[in-house]
Amino acid sequence: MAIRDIVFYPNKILEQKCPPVDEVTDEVRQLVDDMVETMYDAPGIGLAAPQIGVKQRITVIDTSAGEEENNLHVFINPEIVEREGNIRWEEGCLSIPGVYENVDRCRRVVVRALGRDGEPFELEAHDLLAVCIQHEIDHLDGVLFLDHLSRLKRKILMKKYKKHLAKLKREAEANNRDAGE
Ligand code: GNR
Ligand code: NI
Repeated sequence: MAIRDIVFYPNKILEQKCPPVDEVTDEVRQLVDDMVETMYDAPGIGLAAPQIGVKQRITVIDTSAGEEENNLHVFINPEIVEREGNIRWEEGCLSIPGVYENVDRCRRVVVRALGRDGEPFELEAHDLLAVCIQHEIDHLDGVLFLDHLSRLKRKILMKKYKKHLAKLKREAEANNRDAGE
């Protein structure tokens, strides 16, 4: 297992549609395990393969992250087969650090996917888990939560994001200096 680097906006891979996984091989399982480790390390409650630079329809989710209870879900080639209701949730994204905004989604979804074992399953999800599933499947289609906002909101958030990135860069440089590089 390995922690992989997370790809940041505006990397092109985050705008591309990922093709489905042909077969759940040992290689795919290894990738899944790296994604799980990377998600917990970040920490995040979800991670999609393109966020570590891999163009495949794979996502992992654990909305209990931080709490005792482990509730890990692995979705390979996920598809939403039912959606119902509305919910507004403040979303963030590991690929757009420092940016948070309310997004309107469906409150309840039923998702069909293959598990880590390659077996198909269906899962009914509500509230945060449903929100996260929609956020992650968006990633597999090259869509970011910013794409659900008005142009004005997006513009304001982009300004904030640029400042946040510049700050992260300054901090990284200061750390490198302290490390004697
Ligand atoms: O860690 C994450 N938190 C989050 C909060 C609200 C709605 C969606 C998310 S997903 C995000 C991790 C991430 O960027 N996944 O793609
Ligand atoms: Ni995200």
